[in-house]
Amino acid sequence: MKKRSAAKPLSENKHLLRWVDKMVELCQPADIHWVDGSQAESDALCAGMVKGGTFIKLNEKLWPGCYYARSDANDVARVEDRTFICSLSKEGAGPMNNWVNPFEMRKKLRSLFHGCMAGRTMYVLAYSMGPVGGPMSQIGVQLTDSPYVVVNMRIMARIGLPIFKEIDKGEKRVVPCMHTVGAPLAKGQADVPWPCNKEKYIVHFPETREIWSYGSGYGGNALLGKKCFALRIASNMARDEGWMAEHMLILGVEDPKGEKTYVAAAFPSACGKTNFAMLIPPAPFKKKGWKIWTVGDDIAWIKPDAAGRLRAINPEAGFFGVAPGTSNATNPNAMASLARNTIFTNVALTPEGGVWWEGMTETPPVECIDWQGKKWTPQIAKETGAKAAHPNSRFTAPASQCPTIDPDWEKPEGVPLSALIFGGRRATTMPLVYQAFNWSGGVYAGATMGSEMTAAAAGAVGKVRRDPMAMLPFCGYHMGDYFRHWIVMQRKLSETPRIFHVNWFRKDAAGKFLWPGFSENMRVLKWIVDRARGRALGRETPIGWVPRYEDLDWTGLDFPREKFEELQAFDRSSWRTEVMSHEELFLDLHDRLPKEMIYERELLICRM
Ligand code: SAT
Ligand code: MN
Repeated sequence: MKKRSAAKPLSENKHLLRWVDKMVELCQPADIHWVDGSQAESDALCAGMVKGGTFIKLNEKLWPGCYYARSDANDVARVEDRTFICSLSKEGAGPMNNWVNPFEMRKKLRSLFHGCMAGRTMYVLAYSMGPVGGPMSQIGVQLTDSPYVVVNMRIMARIGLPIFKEIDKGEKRVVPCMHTVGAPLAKGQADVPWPCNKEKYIVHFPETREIWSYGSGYGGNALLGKKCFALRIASNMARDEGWMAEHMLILGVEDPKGEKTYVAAAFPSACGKTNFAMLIPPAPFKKKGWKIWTVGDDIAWIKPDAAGRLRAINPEAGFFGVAPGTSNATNPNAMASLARNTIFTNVALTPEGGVWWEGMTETPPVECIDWQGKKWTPQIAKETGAKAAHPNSRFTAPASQCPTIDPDWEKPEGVPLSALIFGGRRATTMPLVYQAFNWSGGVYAGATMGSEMTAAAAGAVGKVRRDPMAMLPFCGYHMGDYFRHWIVMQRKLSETPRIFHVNWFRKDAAGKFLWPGFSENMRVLKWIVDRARGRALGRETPIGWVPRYEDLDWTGLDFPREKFEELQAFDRSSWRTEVMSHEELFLDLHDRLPKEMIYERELLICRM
């Protein structure tokens, strides 16, 4: 075992040095590496992983600077049933979170982490969520034994020397993040390409702002700046400090006059946040001068400024996007973002040393190696149903490479928000779009949001579950208190953003999608922006304001009025069922549910 003095620390902060010493003693790594964040360091780590079999370097001509990884089949998505919010009281975590007494959990973690890094290097990874030194930014230090995590975090966050400098100023609280794949190596024991442990623990201590992650090397389980910090821990900070940490994309809509309107939108994992954030307007809109600018695709930190306007930053620096379905037809901006300097995990590998996934091209490659390392051909797929890429396979790509990245995306004080959008994947009931009557009605719409489950989390794909504000797996405290925080936030505002609900996924009786989606979503977005700016009309319905057929710009799309009416239909009997299931959610939260939510439900029932 090495003490940290054996490696050159990149920080002089005594608290940090002492903590690293303590954790080295606990985890007993063979080596310690303070991550400076340089290109040279990243290149060396990647070369090491190529040698060890974790990475395959892709064809430099086709995919410059890109690497390919295949995870263990037991480590492919977030593990929500192994995710814990260990607040001091069980009530603090609320009924939607797994809770274990923090003293018990600490005991368990101490035993799990004891010697967990034997034979491996401990990386000391300092990172900033948000632009370095920005007033809304936050700092974490992740100790990890996974070089895969280090090079992914280098894309997803700002890391290394500049962050250690920030830490040395001693002005900001640092969130300590412990991470191990949970696969210590005995002397002489050979490593595997994707070390992990069958047993997994993703643990948060909200009061002490700590994260402990054991057993997984994949995505949100292991890149601790993302869901663990920027949502679960940050939601606690935000409640205490009067801001919001939300599972939202941020985009700017530029109108023909060159005026920009920013909106943030919450959809559950794998429901098209990345596609929406990078939307390309249909040709006639483009011609008129409409343009979409991307600020973020997954997380928004939102805070009122001195003038009482909500401003948002994207705390991340990269996209950890779902690969399947991403193509030049569905999202050319994502394709351009991932064309170089990108890490691909669990997609398929082509014979030319490139990558492929379902939906990337119309014609699949003649042959490739699937995400489990097996030969895959279209014929095999037909016979066995085998997927070339795992449904939750991902690309890790720098946000700066996105052609539509907003010039203000790294503005430390954030961009002003005029509208908030909620949405899920719903085959029935939910119209294409409606606008809530006011803020508390909007909070109700977000709170009662439902969505069919996707492959982003282990679980029953396709089943509708209530996913309030798309935060069900990410809210780090009691959901009832979270709704209250939403209600309270509005009181500080001089200008209240309008709140909308969208559903791109409604189906007809034959099970076919009614709405073409993708670029065409621009038509809905234009109505939203026009409503937020007070320049569009609508019609009042029991659930809120909806556009009439003539309120949307249909230029260049042949979409008959009857189909639009079907898409927007308010069906009383399915809304009855819907409202009953709201009640079920509210029963779970009853002791902390804000009165506003109960009144909103009553009003909705009266209007129906
Ligand atoms: O694996 S992640 O949690 O980062 C992706 C997601 O579920 O949104
Ligand atoms: Mn997400």
